[in-house]
Amino acid sequence: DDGYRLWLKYDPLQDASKRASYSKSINSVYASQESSTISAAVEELQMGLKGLLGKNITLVKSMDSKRGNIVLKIENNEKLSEEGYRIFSQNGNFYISSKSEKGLLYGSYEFLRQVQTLQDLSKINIESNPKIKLRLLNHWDNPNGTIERGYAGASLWKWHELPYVIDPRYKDYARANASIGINGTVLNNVNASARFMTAEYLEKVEALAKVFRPYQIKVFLSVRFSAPRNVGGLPTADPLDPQVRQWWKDKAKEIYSIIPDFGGFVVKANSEGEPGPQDYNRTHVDGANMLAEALEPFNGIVMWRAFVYKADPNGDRTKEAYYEFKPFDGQFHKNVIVQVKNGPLDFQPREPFHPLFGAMPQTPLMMEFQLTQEYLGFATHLVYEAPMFKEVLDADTYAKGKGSTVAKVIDGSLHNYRFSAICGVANTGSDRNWTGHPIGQVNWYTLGRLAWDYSLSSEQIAEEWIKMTLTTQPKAVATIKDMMLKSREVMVNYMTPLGLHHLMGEGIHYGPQPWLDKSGRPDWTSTYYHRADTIGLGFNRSATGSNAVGLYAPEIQAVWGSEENCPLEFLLWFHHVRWDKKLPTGKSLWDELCFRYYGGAEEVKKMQEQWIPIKPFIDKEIFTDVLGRLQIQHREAVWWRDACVLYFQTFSKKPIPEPLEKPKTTLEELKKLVLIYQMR
Ligand code: BDP
Repeated sequence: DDGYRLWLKYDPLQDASKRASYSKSINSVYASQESSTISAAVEELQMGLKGLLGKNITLVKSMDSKRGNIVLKIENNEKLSEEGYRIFSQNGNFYISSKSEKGLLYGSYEFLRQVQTLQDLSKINIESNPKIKLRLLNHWDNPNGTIERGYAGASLWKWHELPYVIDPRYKDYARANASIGINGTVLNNVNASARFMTAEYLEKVEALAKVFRPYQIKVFLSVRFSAPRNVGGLPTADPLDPQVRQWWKDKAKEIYSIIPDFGGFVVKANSEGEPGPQDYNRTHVDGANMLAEALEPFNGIVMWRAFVYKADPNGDRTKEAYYEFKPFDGQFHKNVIVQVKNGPLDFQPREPFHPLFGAMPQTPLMMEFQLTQEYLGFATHLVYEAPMFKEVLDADTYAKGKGSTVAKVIDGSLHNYRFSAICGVANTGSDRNWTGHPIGQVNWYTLGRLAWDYSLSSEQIAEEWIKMTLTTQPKAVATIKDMMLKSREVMVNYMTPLGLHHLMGEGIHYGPQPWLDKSGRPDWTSTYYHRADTIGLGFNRSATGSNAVGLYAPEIQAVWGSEENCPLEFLLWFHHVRWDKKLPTGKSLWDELCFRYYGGAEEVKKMQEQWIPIKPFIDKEIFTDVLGRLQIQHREAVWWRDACVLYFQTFSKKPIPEPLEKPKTTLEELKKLVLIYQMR
């Protein structure tokens, strides 16, 4: 198994009695209406059930009197939203019903999931509505086929072949997304090339849109704010310049004439050197609203990113987006959503939730997660991201009192937003198995499942995915699930325990470089963040320090803002703590730090040991691949551990506590190693 089929594997069910009982109760599929989306749903049901049950499921023109029909039916149901569905059984038939073809598509995939995960269909009765309206992947793909922070090969989009050659993979991509409810895709990098605004590229984009359309996936583009200059020939991109405004209006019209259901724009402006309205002394509002007005006649939207940080050597990078955006609350045009990363820094293994969540009641905010493992060991480390995403979604902002979770901010319910949206920076690429690490697939799967229903538990999502993708053998399922569920915490422990952050190799963002003290900007170094000195470790963001904690609700300040009350996972994020400070675990900070680093690395070794007995129950190729990656991960967990412990020891001046074994290498050797990784 090369992993290409993802979770839509459709191999014959191993459980013979289940297979027989499903086979007996399913004979045919009947659709009360026709459309390209309904055809896609029918095709999937036929293909899936044929594989799973080994039986041809015929498409019938009227309901088969022999029963065993799967009936796809559009009907009114007040409890369902437009994309929602109901699945139930009645008189020996299965019904998938929805107000629209969209719900029929999603319901069909749910039906297949029920079979793939061996659920009892006899009394099936599911009613499901997506909690978030726009559920998107963001691809950081470039026109030349490379992917920014991509670790699974080249771009899926073969721009040089499009629109003439349509890789069959595009359809499989759409199927995978539809199966988890993803309904939009941003095709190109946020560090956007203006080429995407040319007629030549728009035609290519339409070719993809055409493949995705039956699967209800809209295309979006990242735009380069200076496009009117770059490809429009104008002398300026000033958002208040009438010619510039007209250029974008004409461009929007052109786009929609080619792609009538185009979704809209994503914009990274005045961030990390990208052009933006501030280049002309204008504001984020000026820039976003100009684009929003251009898209408005066509129902397009603007997702304006809040990932901004001005270079301010005396400040605190984690506060800057808040200061740049909060004052604009209520001023954005009605089809603008502000896209906010989960945390205030940048996709670290652990961050507190971004303080903008809950702070902009009059501006729809959307969530940006990163699926690709830029700071999580690329595609060689096993990390299941659901617990990390859920930690943020479940976090309480207290914006309107207790229970004002981040999830309720972004699903629009807390502040009655006009829109709700969530996106994940994709981890896909041209590798045969799509994500490099075979278990990386689950992070893509997770984004879709949580976007649809963030109340699903990490356990449930893991279990579904394992059964659909790897094995249904109960012991194997339990072991793999255990490995996955702890993997994120294990990684935090060997990379950045106790609230540490941004210790990774410069530029490449791989491997440890906690000693990095010079870079293009102070807030690109590691020392800016960990602030190790002879007294202690950590960034004082409490009221006596940068007071970043002051951006959160008073209820949160009372906890995170106090060194005594702060949970250990955020301790060094918010406090500079003495090396000998006794923590609630009974250990000093220094000892606790060492035990966490060693414990993390040790756990990876255990994960290897857990993986080995799985062998008889899963595909050989996948087994071997994961085993190899676990070996790399262990080596690198030790690398992280040794680098961080030896480096911080130069400040703490304390011995590595017994019974932990001293590193076999020296700090000097480790300093050289990361430089080798960074060589071109
Ligand atoms: C950072 C990445 C950089 C992205 C940036 C962003 O290192 O490549 O362009 O995020 O989100 O984490 O814009």
